[in-house]
Amino acid sequence: MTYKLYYALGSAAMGVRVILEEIGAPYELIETTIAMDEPRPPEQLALNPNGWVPVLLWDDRAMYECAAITVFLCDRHPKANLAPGIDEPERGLFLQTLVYFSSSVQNAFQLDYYPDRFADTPDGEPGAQRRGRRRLRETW
Ligand SMILES: N[C@@H](CCC(=O)N[C@@H](CS)C(=O)NCC(=O)O)C(=O)O
Repeated sequence: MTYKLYYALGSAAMGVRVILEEIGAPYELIETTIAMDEPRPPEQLALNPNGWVPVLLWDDRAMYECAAITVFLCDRHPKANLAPGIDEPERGLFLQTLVYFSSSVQNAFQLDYYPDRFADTPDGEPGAQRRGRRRLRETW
């Protein structure tokens, strides 16, 4: 079985790629874009209508959301020893950290990278971006 990963350089998909490398699982990259002004391939939008990466495919299934993919792969490949097991004491901290990054820190990145999504008019975009950068400092 070969995993497939919708992937863009400089994106959160790089984290999932690192996990696949660490596991030693065969995988193929499906290169796409995170650029504001470029369309996403229809096949990618069919799997994740948000147009975000990463999206992981295996067998005839697909999933998105970094934190979910991370837990899924770590649990599926326990021999790689990348995460505390379900009954291990550090499991809570592992889940907390993952979800914090993907729900809080990553939202601040969205404000910084795509201010048009958070402003009613183009005039509001610099303010949204400034808020995003402040939010990044706060959450980090
Ligand atoms: N909550 C999602 C967010 C993923 C996300 O923001 N991905 C960015 C790259 S780091 C992306 O695809 N951006 C393209 C866009 O927002 O259009 C996750 O954790 O997977």
